[in-house]
Amino acid sequence: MSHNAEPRNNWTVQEVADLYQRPFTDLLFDAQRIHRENFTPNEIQVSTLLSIKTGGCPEDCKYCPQSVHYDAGVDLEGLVSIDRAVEAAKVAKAEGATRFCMGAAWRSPTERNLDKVADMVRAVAAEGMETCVTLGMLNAAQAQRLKDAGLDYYNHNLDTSREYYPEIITTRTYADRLETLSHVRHAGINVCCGGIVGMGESPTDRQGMLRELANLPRHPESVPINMLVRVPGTPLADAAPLSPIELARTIAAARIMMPKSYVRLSAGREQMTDEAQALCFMAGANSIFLGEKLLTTKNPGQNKDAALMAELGIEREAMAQQ
Ligand code: SAM
Ligand code: DTB
Ligand code: SF4
Repeated sequence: MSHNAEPRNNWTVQEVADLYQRPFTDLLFDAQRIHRENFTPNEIQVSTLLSIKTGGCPEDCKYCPQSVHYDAGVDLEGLVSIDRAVEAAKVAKAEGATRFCMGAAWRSPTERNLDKVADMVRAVAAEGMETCVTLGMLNAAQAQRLKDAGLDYYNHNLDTSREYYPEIITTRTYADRLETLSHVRHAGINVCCGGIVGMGESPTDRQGMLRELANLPRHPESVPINMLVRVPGTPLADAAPLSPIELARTIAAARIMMPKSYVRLSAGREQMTDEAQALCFMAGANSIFLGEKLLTTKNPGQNKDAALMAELGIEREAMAQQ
């Protein structure tokens, strides 16, 4: 099987299954080769997250501590001030992040809140950071307003396969997700879109998710692969842990199927060993979240990550190749 061609968006179910099921070292070897053809090896993109509106979300995503449907003990917080976002962006920049990602626990933003977020995006961009927001569903006009504010990336995940999705979320559909992604794409904003593994899905579901991502009209520029953070109080609190080998397979297949996209080893690093993370970098992951916190859960933090990066000889990318 040759994977040298230009990015494709016509992956068949069988092709993805064949790829995903290859002997592990063959899969990783090819992923690493393709990674080196498209990126500088041993360099990762670094983003930092800030929760700009926390908890109280009307959606019922079974993995999420911020849903009103479950009690995960998250402290509710309204939309943060622009000053607070700018302060956090300054800290992130000083720690070596190049992108500042702001997440809100909304089903979709109201017009008033969207205006406030647009101002926040302008203020963070003025600090010399790339900007990303994730606010739930958007219509075409809202996507355009964010573009006009100078937004660089919009994060909106497909989360899992089309088939498994209704087991995880019932308050919105896969089609809703795809529609927002299309609005973001058409507004000319870079797309950040990935999913979560370790939610009790089958390998076929992980393959299906990768196929949906790779068969979008254009590959997302950024593909976050989150390992489920099992938060007590959520329905997935006791999900069976996924083997890091399966996570590495998912990342390697993402790298091969979307050769020019940044693949982010996203949530779940705090619960992973250094070896598991190293395997994921070997598989082609080239982006992480840096900082003590993701949105509501813990992340390794600057010191731990600096030590791991030094041990692995991985450097931070100065500013993403556009
Ligand atoms: N409310 C918006 C939405 O869902 O689009 C934006 C914020 S939401 C928290 C962003 C993403 O975080 C989700 O799509 C999901 O992929 C990820 N996420 C949430 N809880 C998680 C968990 N416990 N473990 C791993 N990823 C999680
Ligand atoms: C993404 O794919 N992962 C980030 C970001 N996009 C917004 C969020 C991870 C959240 C993990 C659970 C929490 O900290 O609340
Ligand atoms: Fe709300 Fe997003 Fe959490 Fe779903 S993932 S409950 S939409 S904050």
